[in-house]
Amino acid sequence: MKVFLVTCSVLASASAHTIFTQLWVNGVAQGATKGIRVPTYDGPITDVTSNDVICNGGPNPLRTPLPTDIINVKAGDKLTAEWHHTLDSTQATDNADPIDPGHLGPTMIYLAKVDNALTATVTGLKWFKIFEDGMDSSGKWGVTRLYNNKGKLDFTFPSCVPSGQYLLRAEIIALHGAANYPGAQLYMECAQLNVTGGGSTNPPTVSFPGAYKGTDPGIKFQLYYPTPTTYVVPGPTVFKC
Ligand SMILES: *[C@@H]1O[C@H](CO)[C@@H](O)[C@H](O)[C@H]1NC(C)=O
Ligand SMILES: [Cu+2]
Repeated sequence: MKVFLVTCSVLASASAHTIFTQLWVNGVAQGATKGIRVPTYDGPITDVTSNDVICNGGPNPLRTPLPTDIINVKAGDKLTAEWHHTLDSTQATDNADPIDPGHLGPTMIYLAKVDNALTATVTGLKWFKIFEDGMDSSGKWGVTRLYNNKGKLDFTFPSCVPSGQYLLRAEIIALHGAANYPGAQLYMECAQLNVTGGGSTNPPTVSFPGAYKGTDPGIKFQLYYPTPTTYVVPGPTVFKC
């Protein structure tokens, strides 16, 4: 029975992927795909050592030209990342929108300071994590909370980091195939931010690729049996001001 369920879930999910398509600032939608480097296909990245794990690309070519708009944010603003199954799906017509509910795993948000968010190349950036939601003590996942909230994830832009331009990397990891590496499905897109009103704290940073390894317990993970009781979200600890 277990084997059947697992197989079925994987088959049913084969193309039920997801894309971060819109950012909200203090409850105001910024426009679908505005300021977000979206891919043309909603598939996952599975090689955590590849440059495609930074801001997508590779098997999911980014839409070109890159967006020419930037999203204005004040440090301390409440932001909301919104995901959808594809660039134009809605929950009304697609029960795998924003994501197949069987794609269980964590949600995460990272930032990297850049000189110019419109033109920044993504290799060599220094990233810090500002949000994560893994598995809670009742066994419920970040993805389930995201699904129940219609693809929307709320978090706060840190008030103490410097003003200037940033790339914001929003990520979901689906663990249904993660028992072996490569298998975890990483979904990520980067938004272009212009931040004012910041402070002077420079958080510790990590690199992508590099922040994750195929052997990390949050990347190589058995989702189904035995039923997991804990989950360690991969990457650095969440930075707090
Ligand atoms: C970023 O915000 C500042 C302050 O509002 C503004 O002067 C500047 O033009 C903005 N930069 C871009 C690229 O929009
Ligand atoms: Cu998928």
